[in-house]
Amino acid sequence: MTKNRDVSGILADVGLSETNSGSFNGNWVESGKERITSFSPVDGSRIAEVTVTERETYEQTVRKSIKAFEEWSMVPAPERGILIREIGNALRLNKEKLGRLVSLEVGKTKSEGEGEIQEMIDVADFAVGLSRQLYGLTMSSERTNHRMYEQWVPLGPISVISSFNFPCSVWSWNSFIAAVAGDTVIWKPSSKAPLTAIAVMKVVNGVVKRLGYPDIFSLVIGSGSSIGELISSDHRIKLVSFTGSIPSGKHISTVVSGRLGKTILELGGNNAAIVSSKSDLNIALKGVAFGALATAGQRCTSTRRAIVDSRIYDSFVEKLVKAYSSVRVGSPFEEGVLVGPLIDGKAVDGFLKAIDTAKKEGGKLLCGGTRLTVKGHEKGHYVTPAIIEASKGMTIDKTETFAPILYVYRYETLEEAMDIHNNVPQGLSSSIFSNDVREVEYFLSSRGSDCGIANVNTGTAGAEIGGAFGGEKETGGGRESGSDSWKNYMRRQTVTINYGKDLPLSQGVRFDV
Ligand code: UN1
Repeated sequence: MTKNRDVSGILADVGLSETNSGSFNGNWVESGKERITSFSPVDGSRIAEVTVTERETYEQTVRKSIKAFEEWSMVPAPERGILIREIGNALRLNKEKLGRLVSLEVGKTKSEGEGEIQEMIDVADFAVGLSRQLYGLTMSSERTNHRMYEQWVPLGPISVISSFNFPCSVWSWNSFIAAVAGDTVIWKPSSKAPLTAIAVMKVVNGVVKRLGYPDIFSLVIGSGSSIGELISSDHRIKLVSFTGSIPSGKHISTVVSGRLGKTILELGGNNAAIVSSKSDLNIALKGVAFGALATAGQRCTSTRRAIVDSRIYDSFVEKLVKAYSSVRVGSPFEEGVLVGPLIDGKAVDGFLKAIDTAKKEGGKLLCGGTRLTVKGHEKGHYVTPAIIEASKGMTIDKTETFAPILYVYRYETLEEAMDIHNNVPQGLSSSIFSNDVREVEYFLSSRGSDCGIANVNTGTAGAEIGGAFGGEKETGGGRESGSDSWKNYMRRQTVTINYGKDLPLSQGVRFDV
């Protein structure tokens, strides 16, 4: 499969074997008989098996997570940060090995596979600093000899349900921040990428054990309809952070809010780049190509639409089509490949179906749009990335197809571009390529982008961890990772202290007994 390493070598490097337990709650538990197989999208081969978490083990895991929380939440936050610092260092040492597993299990290129681990390291660094900055406000009390302030208190056990496309970094965005906030975390990774989760947990929990802290990170594996449902309906889990599809997110949101629990939802995107004639076209070209093609179009932040100024439309689109023809699609283990496989056969079918629908709706296929057989990897799930000229009244471009399909649109005025841009149900990421300050400021005004992320002269994909990550509308409204997202993982408590010798009441109310 790879030039220098076979599958068993990649597994052995990260401590995995043929069959692996998918349940960690202080120990690796052999939960039950049911197993899932992890297949590599690179060549369709079976990588290894994982035992699924049974209900009884789930129960034990939640109980242990509550116990760990009781201890962990009492550890001073800066000391909690020290554990995360050591975890970040362990990830640094294992970056290449874990990155290779990511490439094997979900098909990312070497650079993107390692980038996934780098994202974890970055958020670990961020969380360490944060552990000394969980600030609350103080306010002046209207009452004499009273002090008022707010403090942030750990929430409790929380759960992270992650998706295959960022099989471990999104977990760390949530978990490292939650850990310095004093929470414990139960992780349910995607059933399509369980091995990466297990390998990461081995590294992370090796550090937790070595430093003698309670087992704050646990793992359960199983389908959304079994384990996912148990998590969503479990009142002991204070927050469910979910990354995945809009329909699943709507369901989870309904179940969790039905018990008045909290959610962070990071659902579908349908991200667009506006390319103005006043932009640096080389930057725009690279930004759009990276956004549309990286991770084979399987990022929530992937560029799915390019809205191009009519003055440069023909030449820009022509250059883009040319760039697509030079991009190598194939095994992520091969040098020079920029686009790997889709995750599975179902994703390829979804891609082909969307292309078909787009054509039926009047879209003009400018390149790609077919299944691709890669020599030596005939059972892998490859496609040729597509560019489609959108037609008026099209509907397929309003939905997120998790594959490399880029719809292109022509605009005359920026107002028209903005209308096209915002006319989708999703609102995650957006970008404008322009050097005209008026255009840029319009894009950033309240009449402009309606997304959670708005970029200027850089594409829709590839956000840094330091900003709050998430989006509006059907993307779900959640924010994870940087900025003040940490507040999601704590509860705010308003404190009033009377240090006087009588009891004045607020609003001047009198109550003399
Ligand atoms: C996702 O696709 O769920 O901004 C996350 C990016 C990555 C994260 C994407 N840093 O493209």
